[in-house]
Amino acid sequence: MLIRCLTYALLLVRATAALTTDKNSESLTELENLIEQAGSTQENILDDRATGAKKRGEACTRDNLTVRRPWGSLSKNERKAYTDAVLCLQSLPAKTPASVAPGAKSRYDDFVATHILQTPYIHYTGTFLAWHRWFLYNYEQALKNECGYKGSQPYWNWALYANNPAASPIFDGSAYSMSGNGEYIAKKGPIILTLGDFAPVYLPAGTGGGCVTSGPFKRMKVNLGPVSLPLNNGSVLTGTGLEYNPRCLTRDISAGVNSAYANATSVVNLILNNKNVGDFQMVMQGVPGSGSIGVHGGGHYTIGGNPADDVFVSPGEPVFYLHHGMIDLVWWTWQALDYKNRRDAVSGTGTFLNSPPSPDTTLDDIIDLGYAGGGPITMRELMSVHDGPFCYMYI
Ligand SMILES: *[C@@H]1O[C@H](CO)[C@@H](O)[C@H](O)[C@H]1NC(C)=O
Ligand SMILES: *[C@@H]1O[C@H](CO)[C@@H](O)[C@H](O)[C@H]1NC(C)=O
Ligand SMILES: [Cu+2]
Repeated sequence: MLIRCLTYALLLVRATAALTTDKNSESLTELENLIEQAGSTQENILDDRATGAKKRGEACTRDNLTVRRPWGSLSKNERKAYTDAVLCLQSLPAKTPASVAPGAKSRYDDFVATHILQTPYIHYTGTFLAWHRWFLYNYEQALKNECGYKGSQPYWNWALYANNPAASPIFDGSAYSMSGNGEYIAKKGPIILTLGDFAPVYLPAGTGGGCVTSGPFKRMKVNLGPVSLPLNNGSVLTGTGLEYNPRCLTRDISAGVNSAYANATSVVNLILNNKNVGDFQMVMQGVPGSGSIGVHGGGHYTIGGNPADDVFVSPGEPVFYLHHGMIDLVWWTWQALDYKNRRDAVSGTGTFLNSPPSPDTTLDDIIDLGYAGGGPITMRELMSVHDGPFCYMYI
């Protein structure tokens, strides 16, 4: 019943959004249908196993799934409760010892430091999807258990605002947003992404570039980074990322990037046109040399700025977690289309584009988020969002 009401409320939100994104609206409807279908698939699976499940000690049932929702469908109070919890995490002391990351000052930084340290082993690898699922879940748990957050992790459906993300409820700068754009800096060049010998990708600059000055995170300090931050003059700012380097959060929100790489059609095509997980996760992250950065890069570089543009330090940007909610939703949706065969599908190795060469990722591989928390866990336990430690769905 609760889910029905939420779904209804969501349909209203979706209907409004569809009116404002005419060109995209057909694909948007298709995407929304796919999400709904994935939810039904999941509920049916849980219904089917309900009787036997209790005997086997599986606690997740249809009635106690946590429902993750898009930011725009949260009430003002719910949005405020979420950003308050994030600010709380930023005020709690770090668990990471100074000998590991001297710049990690808060519980929030524990997550950033873990991502910095593991970046070469969790992107363009066989662990990419599962690692980020576990990372996001433990962030959500920290918000709940350490900061009293009662809600669930919201997500950012990029397709809803592809033509004007800065005006979206996520970025509109109000007290109920995730803070607004950075201060406008004129005459910026594009961001130029290079990857080995592949042709560079040019990303149009956004309409900000400076410090964020509005909303809940206007006083936030980004403590860690940079490691590898591309600038609008073609150069790259580098560092270990682990030193204490407090500075403002900057953003450079780019409708050009959002509409080119993370529109409704790109999401639907990603889900429908890639039958094996290797292709699916590769297209999602951008096939090197193809000129595309995929929806994953699309979301990160739509936010832009420091640290969103820095692959290593990107969790230092609070919207990272809404973005990866959508990444996880897309995987969940893709899995539901052929759940039996896709649930445990893994492809890739343990190193970034298999460089240096490393063994194939398997379901027995261990994911360990270090001081962020959660403890070591096998890939196998991370493949389904209603098994292992998980019990959630998306609407
Ligand atoms: C879900 O509900 C069952 C009872 O129906 C309960 O035993 C179990 O602990 C609950 N699980 C969670 C994750 O809340
Ligand atoms: C939508 O994204 C795809 C790539 O994912 C791109 O080819 C297409 O041009 C984009 N559509 C618009 C209207 O920009
Ligand atoms: Cu990542």
